[in-house]
Amino acid sequence: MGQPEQHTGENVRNVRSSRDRLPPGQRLQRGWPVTHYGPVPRYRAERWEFRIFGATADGEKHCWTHEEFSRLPYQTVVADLHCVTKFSMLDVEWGGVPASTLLRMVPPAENVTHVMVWAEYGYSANLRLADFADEKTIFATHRSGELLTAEHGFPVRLVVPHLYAWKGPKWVRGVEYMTADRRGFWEERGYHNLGEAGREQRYSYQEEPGEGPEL
Ligand SMILES: Nc1nc2c(c(=O)[nH]1)N[C@H]1C(S)=C(S)[C@@H](COP(=O)(O)O)O[C@H]1N2
Ligand SMILES: [Mo]
Repeated sequence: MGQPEQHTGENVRNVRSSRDRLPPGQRLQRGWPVTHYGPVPRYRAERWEFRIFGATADGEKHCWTHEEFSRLPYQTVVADLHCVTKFSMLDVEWGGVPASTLLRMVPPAENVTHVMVWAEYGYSANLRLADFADEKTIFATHRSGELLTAEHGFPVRLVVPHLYAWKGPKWVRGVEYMTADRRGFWEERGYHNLGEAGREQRYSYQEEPGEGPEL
């Protein structure tokens, strides 16, 4: 006796503390919706490669096949996902290769300030090097220990937990090291150049001077 009530109280507290953790203007989402622009690309093993190019320290382009990429050191990160359309998921377990691991393997040239993360069909997202280098930024291949499904970005998607989720391309194919900022797909189309969820940086009209290249 008393047990069920205690559990109910516990759940109410959990929901409340989850709400308190949400960035401004966000609401909790149950389940895992699929959100993206355009069709789901078809994965073709023989054509797939992951490239790091642009201003690398050694001036070379670095490529991995899917098999090679799968053998890179695997780590997990528990993080939230915030869509700019206002839904959030909390405590998602992502598994894959942290961006910091790739930065160590392929150091950027000294004057690199930003990266462009490229996905299938030319989708792209620009990030400040510091956001990309954040310890929680991860190229995810798994969620909760299971391989990603095609619609959620198989074989690789980027997750940058503190930024709105459009900054995390699904179906990633490469990273371009850049010595100046340039807008990605949504950043050119009215979304904020930086996209920090905690600061509610949703739209480009909110940008302060210096927060993004001229539109
Ligand atoms: N390639 C690509 N990646 C993308 C998008 C997209 O349109 N194309 N949409 C982004 C947006 S707006 C969101 S909210 C998340 C959604 O991820 P999910 O479908 O796995 O929930 O993917 C992001 N990654
Ligand atoms: Mo989104």
